Amino acid sequence: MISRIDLRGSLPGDLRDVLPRAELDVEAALEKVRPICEEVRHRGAAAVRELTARFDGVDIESARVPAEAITRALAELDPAVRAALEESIRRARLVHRDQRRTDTTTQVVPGGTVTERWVPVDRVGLYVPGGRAVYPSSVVMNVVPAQEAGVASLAVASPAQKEFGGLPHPTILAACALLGVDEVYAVGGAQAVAMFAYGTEECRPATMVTGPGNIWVAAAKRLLKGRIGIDSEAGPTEIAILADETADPAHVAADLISQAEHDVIAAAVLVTTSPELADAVEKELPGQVAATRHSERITEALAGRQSGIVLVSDVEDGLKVVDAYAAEHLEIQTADAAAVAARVRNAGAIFIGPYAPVSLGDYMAGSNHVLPTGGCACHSSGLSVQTFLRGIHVVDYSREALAGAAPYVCALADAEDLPAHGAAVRARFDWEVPA
Ligand code: HSO
Ligand code: ZN
Repeated sequence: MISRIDLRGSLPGDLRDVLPRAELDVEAALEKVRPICEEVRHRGAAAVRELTARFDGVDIESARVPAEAITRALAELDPAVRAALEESIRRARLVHRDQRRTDTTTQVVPGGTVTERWVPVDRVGLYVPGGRAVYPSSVVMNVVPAQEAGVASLAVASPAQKEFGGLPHPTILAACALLGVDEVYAVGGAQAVAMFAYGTEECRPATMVTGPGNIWVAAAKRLLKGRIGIDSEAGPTEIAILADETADPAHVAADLISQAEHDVIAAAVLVTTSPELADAVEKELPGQVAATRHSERITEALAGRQSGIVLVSDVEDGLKVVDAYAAEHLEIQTADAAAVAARVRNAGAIFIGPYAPVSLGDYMAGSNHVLPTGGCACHSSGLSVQTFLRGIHVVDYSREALAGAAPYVCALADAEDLPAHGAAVRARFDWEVPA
């Protein structure tokens, strides 16, 4: 059901290829997506309507979801789901509010300061998938950091659903209502990203587009990046668990299964010092998988080459393996888990000990669940307030402070053969400015 890799004894020199990732060819999708984006760019709302008819099989009069539909979705939302979403929002706000940045001013020399001023982007377009995966929790995870960053204008796009009369999924609309987002569009795929990037008669252009999506959405984001800011491209979900003999095999198995549930190409990896734990988890898996609703999908994910159980000699080697893998989610289920976790360098999010399963982080920990996948955790972070901020350097120098810097500016300008740079400084002091 799940492969086993034995790295006891010695670790291979290059650990990155021990566990390969599933292939996702976004490049190949770029050429298909380009004409779609061009159509939206040149023909605006009419193109969006036509593309929605073509790809989603729904005729929409207008892409904008009427306010009554959003209000109705909230009124009809299951009260238990509403309470859970409200609590999720409350916890996420607590964490993300604390991520807000204060401006810093550094006095470089007397009379010369540099301030880093944090300014939110003006307008964010958030894409919310609407196919098999309908995740109101992801609406929370994208909207809360943007709002806490102070983004003034926020719009959501999610595919028009035939079975809901051409509107996005009602739970998505209800989540928008709870978050105070009233600008929602029934548009999906690459055309939604293009609508946000170029703007249409119905939708003002956005400065940034975030949110997960299928390969077409990822390709459109890659294509339009630069014109718009984007978050990192979301790949299939991953869980890695670093565990020793103190871990409970039933919990380890349940956690691996929980993320394998997302996708047939989701990755579930156990790195352990204990062959007994490896055996016990392997024994646990079939029963737990058989008992759960999406057992087919999970079976395929666990059997995939992107999943596996890795045996290591000690926690030291285990840390090397998980650092090389740089998982989206990393659970530490060892003795002294907090101390081991403190030594991890590469992970999107770390979950410490027996009572912090990844599903807690998916919905209710307060942390963000939009995290770097595919090994990107070695250079990128998950979604946060910082994603939606720009730090502007504000330079304020007096005449005396500039005079003190002038000889140095001139020396470096000459060294770079850019004499006009030096001249711009000298011009302020009636020094000779070369022609
Ligand atoms: N584990 C997913 C997020 C999610 N889980 C949404 C449930 N709903 C990617 O981090
Ligand atoms: Zn999940």
